[in-house]
Amino acid sequence: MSSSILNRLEIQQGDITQLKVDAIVNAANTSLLGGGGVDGAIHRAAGPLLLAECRTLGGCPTGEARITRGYNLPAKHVIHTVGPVYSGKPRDAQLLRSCYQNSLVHAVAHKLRTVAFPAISCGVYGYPIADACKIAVDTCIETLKAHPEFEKIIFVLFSPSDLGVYADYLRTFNVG
Ligand code: AR6
Repeated sequence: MSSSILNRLEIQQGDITQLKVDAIVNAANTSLLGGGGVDGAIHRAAGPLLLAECRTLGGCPTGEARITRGYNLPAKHVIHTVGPVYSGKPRDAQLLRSCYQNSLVHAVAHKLRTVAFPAISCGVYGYPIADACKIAVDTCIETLKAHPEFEKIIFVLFSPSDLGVYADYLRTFNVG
């Protein structure tokens, strides 16, 4: 793996709503009308105009993504994607990969250069963090390779143990 790709991937522990990036990604549900977890935190921090814009979108199927403004957030945009509820079937991985791919399609289309992702589906939707981490990192590396204009993708993990999972996986790219 070329170091220039890995230099454009970052991991952080913390609250994604605090990040001043071109877009943060929301782990939403198909209604796009808010919920708990990171979705609730993003809507609280962005303010009611985010919900008003989401109401105009008519929902979002699992695996797809929609983009809105960021309103009171430091981030300029929110990319809302809907992860799969973990079932243990191969389709889960396909849908989770689609979430990352489709989120980044919006980022590229809007010429965004810095995007932050939470661990989509790894909260109430129950996706095992180590499996989800591989999908997230591998999919984002493909996009970074294909789009040199893309500056940075940041994975924002809420817990130290989730951060450790990402750190361990990224370390495997530096071996050999
Ligand atoms: N910043 C970064 N990560 C966070 C934050 C935050 N402020 N808050 C939570 N996380 P979840 P899901 C982490 O449950 O599993 C909502 O109700 C959290 O620790 O937010 O995709 C939606 O409306 C976990 O690792 O999303 C849907 O109904 C990760 O974000 C449903 O939850 C995702 O956890 C979506 O479930």
